[in-house]
Amino acid sequence: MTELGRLEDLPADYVQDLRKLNLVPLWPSLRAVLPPGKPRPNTQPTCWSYEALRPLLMRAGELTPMEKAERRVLVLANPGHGLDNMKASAAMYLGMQLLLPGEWAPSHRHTPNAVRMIVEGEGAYTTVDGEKCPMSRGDLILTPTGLWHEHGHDGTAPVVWLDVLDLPLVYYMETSYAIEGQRQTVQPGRGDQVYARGGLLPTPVFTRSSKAYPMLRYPWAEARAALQALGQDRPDQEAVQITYVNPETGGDALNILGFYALMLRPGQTLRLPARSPASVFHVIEGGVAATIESSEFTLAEADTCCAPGYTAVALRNRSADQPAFVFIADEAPLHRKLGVFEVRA
Ligand code: GTQ
Repeated sequence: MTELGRLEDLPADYVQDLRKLNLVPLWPSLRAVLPPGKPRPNTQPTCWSYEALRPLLMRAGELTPMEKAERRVLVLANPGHGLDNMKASAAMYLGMQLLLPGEWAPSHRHTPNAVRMIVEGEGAYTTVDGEKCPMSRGDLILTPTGLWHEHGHDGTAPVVWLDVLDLPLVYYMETSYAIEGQRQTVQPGRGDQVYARGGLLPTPVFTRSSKAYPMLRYPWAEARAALQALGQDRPDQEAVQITYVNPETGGDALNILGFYALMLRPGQTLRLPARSPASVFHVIEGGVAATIESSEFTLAEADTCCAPGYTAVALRNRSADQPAFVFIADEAPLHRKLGVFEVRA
């Protein structure tokens, strides 16, 4: 690969003349924007311990009342992107949100898509597009782009969930904004009830739902049972994994980020090939060792880590007699739609 001319090789007055006309030479930056062979991600393998962050989140509950926070969230920021940029990866934002008993996070809607993975506590709920979705540990709740959502809590102990948003991408596109709204009226209709059985779709008056997002809550009890059934049905199969999909179309649950649940058999090590999208791994149950490039993370329940794209990842169940369950978020739907998705063998 030939060395290209540097900016310093050019006469300073020439560079100044260019800049006055809003012009820049490409060749000094060409190798940076088109690196040879593979991208140079800013995303660093990073791990966030729930045990370490939990007291700080609870402290936020004492320091900042809901009225002053609107959403009481500690952002899981990747140092490779600069902490203040609030990115886990190029397209993914992660946050741990705390709602205390009796609190209310008011209704709003925004262009970024969000999901919540419930980490701790009972009695909270989020109302999305008029559907009241109860929150229990391991449940996945969607708040797709443009849909009203608000969070409430009728229980007696703190509730914490992991927010995953495509905010960095939507912000980068200069399309990120929110609108504040009124408290929603809960409407009849529960997607988690009527789509609870695979292969069977509700068909009122001979037509199927035309809602873009017919299912908003994916209960953990169902996802866990599906993983156990899959593991038992196919003992020969290495990866026991399910994808959260739109039950009407079979496509990804949301347009930009993908969501999956994985069961690691007792003692299993699963090697995931290097793929273009960055990934996030969050332990729902059990203990996992994650090897990402030269980083080795020991993850306990509720811990979260992220891996850059173009990187092989190995996940090992640290228990010899219990399965481990991992929630995964990635940028695969985005990469597929843009035609940049790759798997490197
Ligand atoms: O719960 O609506 O972590 O609007 C960031 C932005 C959560 C939310 C976040 C949000 C929310």
